[in-house]
Amino acid sequence: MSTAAVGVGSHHDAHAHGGSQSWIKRNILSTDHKVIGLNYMYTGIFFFIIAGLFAEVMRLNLAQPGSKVVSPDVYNQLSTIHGSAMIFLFTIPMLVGGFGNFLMPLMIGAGDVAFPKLNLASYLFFPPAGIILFAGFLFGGAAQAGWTSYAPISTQTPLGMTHDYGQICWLLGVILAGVSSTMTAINFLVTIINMRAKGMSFHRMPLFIWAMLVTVILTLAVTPALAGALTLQLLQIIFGIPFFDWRKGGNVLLWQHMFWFYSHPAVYIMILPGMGIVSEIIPIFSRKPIFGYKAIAYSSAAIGLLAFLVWAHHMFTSGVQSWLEIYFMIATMIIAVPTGIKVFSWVATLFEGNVVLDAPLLFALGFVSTFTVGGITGIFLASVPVDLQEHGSYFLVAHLHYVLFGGSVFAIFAGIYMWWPKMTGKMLNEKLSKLHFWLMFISFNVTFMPMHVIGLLGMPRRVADYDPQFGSWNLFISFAAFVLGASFLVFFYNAAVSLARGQKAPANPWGGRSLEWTVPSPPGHGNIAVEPYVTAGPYEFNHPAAWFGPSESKSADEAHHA
Ligand code: HEM
Ligand SMILES: [Cu+2]
Repeated sequence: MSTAAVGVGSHHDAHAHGGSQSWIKRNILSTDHKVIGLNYMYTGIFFFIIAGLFAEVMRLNLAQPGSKVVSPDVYNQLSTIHGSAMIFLFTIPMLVGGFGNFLMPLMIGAGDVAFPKLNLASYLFFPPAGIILFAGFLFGGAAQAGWTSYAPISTQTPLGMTHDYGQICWLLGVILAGVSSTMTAINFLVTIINMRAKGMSFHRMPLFIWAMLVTVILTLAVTPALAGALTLQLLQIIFGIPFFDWRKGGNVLLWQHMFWFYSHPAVYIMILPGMGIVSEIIPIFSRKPIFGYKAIAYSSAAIGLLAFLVWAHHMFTSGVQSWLEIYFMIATMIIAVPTGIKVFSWVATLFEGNVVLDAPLLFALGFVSTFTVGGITGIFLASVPVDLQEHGSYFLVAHLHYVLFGGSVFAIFAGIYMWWPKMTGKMLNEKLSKLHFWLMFISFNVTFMPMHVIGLLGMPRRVADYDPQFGSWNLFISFAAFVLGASFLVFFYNAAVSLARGQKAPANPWGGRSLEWTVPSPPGHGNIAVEPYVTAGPYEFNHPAAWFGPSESKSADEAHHA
């Protein structure tokens, strides 16, 4: 695949060749993977802010028993849209559409993705998906059935209405988000398989690329199940076809099976790219080759395979046959093995390394520690008797935020701090970055750790009001949640100052070894001046000699591998 060999100017020089193009053409309708990646990020962070504000309103309502900041109906709408937006409009598009788009072609030494126009189309589906999901608030109230949208709650019509328009908006929004991520997945799969630089065998791919490869295969395999489920529910709500109505011969559990056949793998769609980000950061900031490259790469593949086989662990309380429960319980516990292999490899990489505690590593360590807590409570919940007891309690809210926030969101910010210089050409203020980390890390744990306790004490999840005995716990949690929300202000301030008058970023501020660090910050249009030729793996710090370069300089090392 030929890579466009345009000069390595800055982002703005790059657009000089299209100087006559309008602002919209350059910044919104561009087919450059870097512009598209950044647009995914801006859009994702916009939805993150709204969904985060919804969470703060919920916490305000929960601060005291009996408070009426919002009605129970509105509480349900806020929590449904908070969860759905965090998953479908922030975490997945941010990691795959955002980081995947910006980094993947650069890391494999390609000029762009395989199908740049398809890539733009994928992005253009994303903002409307979000707008439609939120539009429910304008049509008599947004969806209220939780982000899992279980029938029969989701298929009921609110009193006095012909249809549940909020639920219809939810379904249409999620369908559009699914179309968008399916197109991206096809594009990335072709790009990773066909467009890697010469010499970059599978075993020389950066671990982020391995993670992305497994992620897009998962996406392609399971999103059709979700699309099917969503379409059936839409047909039931609009035309009354009783797919999930047991009174008319439907099957109410069918929704749960189809939904979780997608949504359990989606948990890995949200965590594998994060693990990839962390696998890039830890060796660079330990000044050591990664420990267990193949172990990490293959454990991503193992997680990808096992992810298909455990979905009904979400349905223990719904009445699954007991012999199936035993199977799903054991299979779920087995997934902890490849995950543990990764955690072990990261810790072994840090061990006796020259550890530099800059912001990217801090956030990566935040990821490893909090994700491990979430993983451990996940093993508790995999056990059928424990799940029967805790599934409906705040213990589950604690678990899922440790995985999704402590896991994915910490990894997203690790990635932002790591590649901000590459993406913007500017450095961030390191002191403010560290301040953001400590504020976020401490207030995250203070917010969500006590939720384990109130869950075990019996506070149910998905409630707008609760027994007064939990009052002081909830006041404490709400207070911490406001600090957590405020911690992001430090980031936005830091980002604004950096963009306005930040120090100029060099091509390789951290001493990275993968190909994106060989091009200027930000990279020019077409990415690379010379087609790279890869002669070693990406983490070989023992080989200080450059392992990439013009394709003529095929090294002796490469002759052996070829
Ligand atoms: C400031 C940060 C956050 C706070 C204070 C917060 C708070 C909450 C609250 C109060 C609920 C409702 C719990 C209930 O009524 O049972 C909730 C639900 C949920 N949150 Fe968050 N959240 C935050 C960030 C996140 C993030 C970053 C994600 C994902 C990336 C996320 C995903 C979810 C999901 C999926 C649910 C639905 C849980 C269910 O199925 O019952 N949240 N959150
Ligand atoms: Cu699951």
